[in-house]
Amino acid sequence: MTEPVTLRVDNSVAIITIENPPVNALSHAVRAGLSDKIEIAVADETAKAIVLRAEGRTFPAGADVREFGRPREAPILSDVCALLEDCSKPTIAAVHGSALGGGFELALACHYRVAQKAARFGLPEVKLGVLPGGGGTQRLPRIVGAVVALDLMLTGKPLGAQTALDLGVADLVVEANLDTAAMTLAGQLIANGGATRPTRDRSEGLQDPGGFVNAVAARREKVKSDPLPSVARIVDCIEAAQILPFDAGIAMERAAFDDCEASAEANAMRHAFFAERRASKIPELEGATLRPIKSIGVVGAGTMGSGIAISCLDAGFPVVLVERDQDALDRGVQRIVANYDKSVDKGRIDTATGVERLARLTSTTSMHELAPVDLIIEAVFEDEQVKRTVFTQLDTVMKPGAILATNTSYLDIDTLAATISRPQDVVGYHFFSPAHIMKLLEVVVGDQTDPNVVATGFDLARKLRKVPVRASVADGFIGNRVLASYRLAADFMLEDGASPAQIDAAMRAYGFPIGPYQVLDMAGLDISWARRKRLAASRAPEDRYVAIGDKICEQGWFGQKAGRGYYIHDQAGTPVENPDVLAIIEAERRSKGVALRAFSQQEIQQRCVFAMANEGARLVSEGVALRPSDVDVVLLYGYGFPRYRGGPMMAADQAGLLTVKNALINWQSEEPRFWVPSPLFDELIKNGRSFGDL
Ligand code: 3H9
Repeated sequence: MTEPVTLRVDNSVAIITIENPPVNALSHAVRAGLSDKIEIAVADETAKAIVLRAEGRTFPAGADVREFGRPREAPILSDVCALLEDCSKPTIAAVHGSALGGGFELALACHYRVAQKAARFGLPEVKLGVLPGGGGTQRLPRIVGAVVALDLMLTGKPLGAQTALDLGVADLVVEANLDTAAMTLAGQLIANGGATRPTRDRSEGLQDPGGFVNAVAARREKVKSDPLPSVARIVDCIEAAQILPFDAGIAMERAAFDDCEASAEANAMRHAFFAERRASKIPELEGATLRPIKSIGVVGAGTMGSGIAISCLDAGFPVVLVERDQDALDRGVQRIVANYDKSVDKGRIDTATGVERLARLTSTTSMHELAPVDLIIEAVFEDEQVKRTVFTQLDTVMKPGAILATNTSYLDIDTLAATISRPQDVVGYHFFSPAHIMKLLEVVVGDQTDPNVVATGFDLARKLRKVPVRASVADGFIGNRVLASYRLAADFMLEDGASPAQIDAAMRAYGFPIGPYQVLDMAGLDISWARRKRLAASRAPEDRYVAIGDKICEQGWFGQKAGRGYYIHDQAGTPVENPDVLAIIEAERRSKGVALRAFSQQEIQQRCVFAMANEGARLVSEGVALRPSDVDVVLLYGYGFPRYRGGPMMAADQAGLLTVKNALINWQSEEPRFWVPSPLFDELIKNGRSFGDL
């Protein structure tokens, strides 16, 4: 095996190179290698300065997250950073790619930093439920002050090289020839006497004691109810950087890191990190021949179609947008133009970029203009008959080998594909609204979909900067099936004694941005009503049916857009409970002779989350989802499931599968079919395994 860290001396400069693909993560082998090579370089009298650089696509992108949750082997990152900082010769980090987390901390421990123009510096640890643990909380504020340091560590957002230069984080930024620039700087430092500049001794950032007190106080107030333990600990550590001696601050950071790393929240967030990446590994990608996609057609210029077109334009594709009539087409184009105007106004893109993206858009009412495109995304109204008509039209204009991706949230793509002469070219693309913002994309594989079409669909999804998850055909695929179970569990409680506001509050307390009835009001109650009507025929007579939602819809109270739903939505002010809905609920309870009971917040949360996990397990058993972690990714990216809980399958793992199964069995006496545990529970429990092992 090649060594992950190597050393050579050139022109009196010791060059230490890290090579640990794919992202040069600071695993134990890398830390040990660094420690060794730094000591050798320090002892080597021919070396008067040290350059630290990395091979491959990036400077280290952080600690090796796979080692988290296990006892850390020495040397730990802080020790390596201390070696670099205490070095008697000037140390220079040559940074390209993404210097993130521990990688950025390593660079901060060097005396100087040279960066390539496209490089980024960031401390994204908070997104993994931890905080910088390699001295970052103590070194960064000494250069940039508390306000910037808090911002970087609490948002996890990276800095570009130019901003890093402006803030004094980078000392030099170069367009190209990074190694030469680092060597030149090393030569200059040697020529000037080889002075070192330990970051621990810098104090530019500590010059405004009043400012930092205010910044820390303001942040502490803001984060006091944050459920992530690392957030408050970051504020504490930044405060320590300002008021404690350096070594005491480092000790405080270490203790905070260890506590946070061991927390359930950090465990769940690590799971989310790896689950997202795992979702991209699908069987169809192995040995696939990707079909070249150079241009995209979008059929339907409604809210969804326009959002999809924006996604494709943002990713650099030429787009042909088709609508039936000119007015609808104009409205769609206007939506796209307005989106770019807003992005320019907000400074997200410059005017030239907006103009360039719009220039790649062709809008037309003629399907024939789709003849040359490589992939068409059909985003017309969610109605089987309407979609069939569009499919038939497309079949006559699409070139051979072009892919037809249908944007649907419920419809059976096998039935749709069967209506045309090329079912093998059809794949489902379930976008989430707003399509240019939401990251989740369910890629639905039909019985006849060619594996190369699936692989191409996945590859394109990544190019559109989406998080794709593979699903097989099933009503509602992964996300909406799980959502339906969540809502049913909530509806049963509604009928048995809880109120919409109580259930919503419990799920917000669990970490969802809004509760299930607030979501229904926002999305429009007519949508789920239509689904219930569609599924009415397939409902078993013995299944408990809660008709409260139907009764509300019968009044025309379709939620926010109608001013009334589960809540009353006045023009101004926050929605308030709708007393007429409470009366409907009361009437339903009376007519069914329900024995009312109270639900605690914890029970509401458990019933909802365990119902989701059970449905997720069924989806895995049925082969609709490839693995439990894919269900988590769908819920995290499309349905507001709190990331620090990791998704319903992770939540079930954390609760213990036996505990979850017993709870399901306990509730089975109330609704025998709904709560029946998926057989996957027993399979895993008897083998001492969890969803995370699949
Ligand atoms: C930290 O540093 C703590 C310290 O303060 C203190 C310690 C004491 N570890 O994302 P990609 C894998 S916390 C292990 O698809 P991209 C990833 O799983 C860390 N593995 O590529 C994938 O593997 P596979 C702070 C990692 O080009 C492969 O690399 N740092 C790590 O789209 C490619 O990844 C972060 O949070 C890691 N740290 O994006 C940065 N990172 O091929 C996390 C990646 O088997 N990483 N892998 O599926 C990223 O943000 C992105 O990976 C990056 C590249 C932007 C670098």
